[in-house]
Amino acid sequence: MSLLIISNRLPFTINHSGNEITLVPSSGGLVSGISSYLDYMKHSPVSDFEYLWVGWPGAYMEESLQKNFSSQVRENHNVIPVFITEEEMDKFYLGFCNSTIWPLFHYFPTYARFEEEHWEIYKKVNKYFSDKICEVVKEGDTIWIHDYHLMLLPNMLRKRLGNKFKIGFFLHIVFPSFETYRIMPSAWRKEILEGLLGADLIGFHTNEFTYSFLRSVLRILGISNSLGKLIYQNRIVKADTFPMGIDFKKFNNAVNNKKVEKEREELKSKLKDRKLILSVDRLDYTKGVINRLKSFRKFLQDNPDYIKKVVFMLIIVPSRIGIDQYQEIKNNLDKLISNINSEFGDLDWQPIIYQYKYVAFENLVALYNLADVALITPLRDGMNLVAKEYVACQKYSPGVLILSEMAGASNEMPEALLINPNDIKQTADSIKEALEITKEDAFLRIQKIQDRISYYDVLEWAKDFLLGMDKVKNENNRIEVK
Ligand code: GDG
Repeated sequence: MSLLIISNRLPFTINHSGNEITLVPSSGGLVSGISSYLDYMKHSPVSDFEYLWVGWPGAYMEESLQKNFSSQVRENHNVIPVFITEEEMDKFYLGFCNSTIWPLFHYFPTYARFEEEHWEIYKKVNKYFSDKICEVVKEGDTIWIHDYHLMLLPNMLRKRLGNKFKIGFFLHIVFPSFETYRIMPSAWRKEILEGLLGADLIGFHTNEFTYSFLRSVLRILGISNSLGKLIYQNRIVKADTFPMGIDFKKFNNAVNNKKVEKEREELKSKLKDRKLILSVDRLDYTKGVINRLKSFRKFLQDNPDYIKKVVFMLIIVPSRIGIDQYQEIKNNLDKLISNINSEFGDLDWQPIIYQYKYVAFENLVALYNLADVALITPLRDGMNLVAKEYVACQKYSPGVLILSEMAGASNEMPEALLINPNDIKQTADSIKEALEITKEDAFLRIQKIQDRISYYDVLEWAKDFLLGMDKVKNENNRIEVK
């Protein structure tokens, strides 16, 4: 019996240079969370734990090379690559996934494009995944599908594999309200819901998302539920809430790692007693970076005493280059940062240090640990793992988390300074409040959040979800026996 993890991306990306192929680890919350769970299971006393990870390897490979590569990576890394051509990937990933679903689900309907051709490719790529899974799945395996790229897959598999298999689906992003979801063309919105209902268990980060999903199922498919359970095609299907956690111990322990300590001391001496405000995001219009910068500017305007006494370190990781809105946000960001730096800065002080690149894990932990304030202000976010990672790295002299109420994570963090990211003044005032909070207050706030997120970490999250799948399956078995 194996666990099959299915996600758009594999935990590594193929890198071709000349004739040589190397594998570069992929980044992001989903990959690091699932990898932590798999590492834990591999080293746990459950000695017969087996898994396979099915996903796109990040690049296309000539057909003649695919077979050999696939058997090598299956043998060495337990992964099964699904090859998708560049042209298909353009229409699937940049097209339907990130120019239709992503903006619509994050309440940017005006950014959403509804192209029939992209929808057709979305169906085609989901079918590629279903073909690949059917080739490798064995009786008794558990299939756990992840995220918005593969919402048709649960039902495709259910139709082909029948009711013997446990199928779970977890959505890592927001599920929007019915009024927003219904904006999508009628056939697509119906087919996506039916696609998801092929799973035994459908998981969301927050109760609001679970509720929104169930509401859309009722309004579009006419199926009602009782406490999240409903009957679809003679099976019980459950929708429930599983707020994803982080590998708390990994982050918390890393603070005392020698490399991290060295990095922190270097950073500290460069700061010259200035307070550090930090933010870390993928480049995305949903992350609210423009409003965040406007809030920082307002903070400096309202509090000139802080000039030269703070530094705002803004780390943006490049993402989804090739979509118009991402290029536009990058241009706007560059302009605004340079305006603020030239308005307030001088030869020996720049208020904003901007890094448009991926930062190594040790550097990230050093920054988290050192930052006096984390400023995390998405306009919408399914969860936001950065907020949890910052809290996990607070030791000895904790900092303060300013967090958007629009991030799923805010439900588990009422002790953070919660702000509405559209309220520039409130956010600016919160920066001042965070910088002036007493050490005792900061300590108590962080401690309460740490208690919560160290208990329900990514391992607990995965175990909870998998147990939830078992429960639904058992209920279905009882019905079949009757
Ligand atoms: C989606 C949902 C949901 C980022 N920059 C660097 C770096 N990262 C790592 C962080 C964190 C992950 O990437 C980002 O996760 P988030 O949750 O913040 O955001 P999304 O990428 O949008 O993820 C989100 C998540 O899925 C999980 O369900 O929370 O709502 O949108 O782990 O640490 N890591 C390193 N250097 C960087 O520069 N090492």
